Parts: sequence; C-alpha cells; structure tokens
Amino acid sequence: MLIKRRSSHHPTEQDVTPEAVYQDRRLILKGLGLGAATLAFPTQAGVLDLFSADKPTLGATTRPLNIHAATRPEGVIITPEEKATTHNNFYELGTDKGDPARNAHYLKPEPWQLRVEGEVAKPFTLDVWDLINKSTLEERIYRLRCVEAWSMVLPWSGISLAGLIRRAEPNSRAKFVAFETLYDPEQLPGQASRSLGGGIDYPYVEGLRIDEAMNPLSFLAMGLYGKTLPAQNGAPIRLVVPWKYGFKSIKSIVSIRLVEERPPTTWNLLASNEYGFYANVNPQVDHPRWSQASERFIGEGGIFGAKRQPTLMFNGYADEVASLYQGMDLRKWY
Ligand SMILES: Nc1nc2c(c(=O)[nH]1)N[C@H]1C(S)=C(S)[C@@H](COP(=O)(O)O)O[C@H]1N2
Ligand SMILES: [Mo]
Repeated sequence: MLIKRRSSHHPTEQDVTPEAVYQDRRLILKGLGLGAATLAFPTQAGVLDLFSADKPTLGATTRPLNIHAATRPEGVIITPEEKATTHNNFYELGTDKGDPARNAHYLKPEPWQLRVEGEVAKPFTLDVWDLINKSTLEERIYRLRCVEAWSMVLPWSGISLAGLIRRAEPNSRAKFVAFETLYDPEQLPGQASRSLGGGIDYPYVEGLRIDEAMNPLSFLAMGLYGKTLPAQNGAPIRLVVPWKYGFKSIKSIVSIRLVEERPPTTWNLLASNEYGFYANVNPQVDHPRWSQASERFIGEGGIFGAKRQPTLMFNGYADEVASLYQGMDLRKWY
C-alpha cells in the first residue's frame, strides 16, 4: 500500500528541539545484525534478551514488528515510550492514568478477531495476528491531543483504515462507520465495576463519517515504537484519528460496522454538552470546563512541569482534513 508521505504527518516547529529522545529500533536491530525476518516470530525469551537494556514497561508484553519505518525529521521530540505506556486513558482498565498499565495483564490480546460488517457487499473477519505476522506495517508519527489538554507525539505502526474498509466493498447506504471495543469484563474489569470503569456504559463505542474514515490519515495501529501494542495502548488493534481529540481513537476493537445512521459514541452519550460526535481539535472552542487553546506536551518531563504549547487547528492536520468540514459550523461541531 502506498501513501504519499505528507510533511504534516510529522510534527513541526513547536516540537523541535536539538535532541531526539527516541532511538530508532530498526537501527539497533541492524547494528545487531538481525533482519526483520528473523524477528517476525520471536520467542518471548528472545524479546526480553534482545531488549534487556530497555527499562521494563509496567504490564507490557510486546514483541518487535516488521515495519516500514517513517523518516524521523532531525530533532523532533517523540514522547518517551515509558511515558506513552504509563500515562493512559483506557477506562476499562481503570480511570487513573497509571491504572491501564497496572491492569494491563488482564487483557489477553492474542488471539484476536476483528469483524468488518454492516452495509458492505463482502463482510469478513480478520485474524489480527495473521495480519501482523504476515505484513510489513507502515509507521506514522502522529500528534495525539487528548481533550484533557495534554498531548504526545507517538510512532504508530499499522495500516490505513480506508484500505481495510475497501476490502469489504461498502454499499451506497454506508454513510458512517461504527467501532466497538471488546466487551469482556474478565479481560476489561472496569466494565464490571462502576467505580473502576468511570460509570461508562460499555462496550466503548466510537464512530466516524464515511469520508472521515476514508481519509488517508485515518489509521489502524497494531504497533507503537516498532513493537506490538501494549495492552494499555489498545492491543492488539486500535483506531488513530490524529486530527480529533484522543477519545475518538478507540482501543482494542472487535468490530467495524458500516452503517446508514450516525452511530452513538461513548463520551457523547455520557455528556453531550461536553463531547461532540465530530470532536475535531479546535483551539478556538473551549471545553465548558477548561480552555482548549493550549496543551501540555508530554516529553521527558511528564505532565507536571510539561511545557505548554499552543494547540493547532485540527491538531496541525488542517491541510489534509479541513475540506471535510466545509459548510459546517466548527464552533458548533467541535
Ligand atoms: N476503549 C477505549 N478506548 C479509548 C479510551 C478508553 O477509555 N477506552 N480512551 C481514549 C482517550 S480519552 C485517549 S486520550 C486515548 C489515549 O490513548 P493512549 O493511552 O494510547 O495514549 O485513547 C482513547 N481510546
Ligand atoms: Mo483523551
């Protein structure tokens, strides 16, 4: 699959400093004389040996991926892996930022099946690990902007959402795409406990308009930092929609359904006055309880003392997506 690499896939000006904090794992592997093919089916012990210099990540069991690595522009700060895997929102694993990593062991992402269904000519079930093991995934470095006004820059690996949807051949009634997270309280204990799970009615559901889903930026991630996704980041497969607030990027999905009507979405159901269906990042439209004009970028320092930076319209992806919303009132449809 070929995607024209656009400069704004990459963070720019505001993220630039003299020092990159993320080492390209592929270069490390090359240095060790190991090709990607050797690493396609590593043993658990092999993974641990290979990365024994790494700081252990709480609750994470991951293994290297075969990826087509993105070019990393000089000096771009990518959020350190240790921060991206210990400061999470995944309410099914607890509502404190450290809970998902601590409770990650409950989720068993292997095996995993994802259904693509609904208003399509050819519904299918995808064996996610078969796809992971057989493909060279594409890496994309995207900004993530949480509605809570913190942000990260993350190296995802995966495939375009459009490519997967096309395989199912959507029919003319397919106007929206509905996504659903696994429902299994044994693996996602927050689903069985109002206090742990934040009072959400599970499963977590999300949705996009069909043209948003088919936009080349919309991505299905199966990896992070060149390795399979840790459970706390939505293993084994999650959505990434970088121009929208983070809650749209639904984790651990089991179903992608093409539908005719706009589907219900979790945070909109919980508080429709605070969270819209579109949820496009917009620094000019404040959340009812806080400003969205700026954000704390989580780099080396973590959230406290993190530098504040201005939030960009569509999170910096306006060139790619602004045309999707022509004629819409962006103040209303945040
Ligand atoms: N199923 C599910 N998906 C989810 C969430 C969640 O609680 N449950 N939280 C969302 C929010 S608010 C954000 S900011 C991102 C965080 O992704 P990360 O932890 O990988 O950075 O996941 C999103 N996807
Ligand atoms: Mo978020």
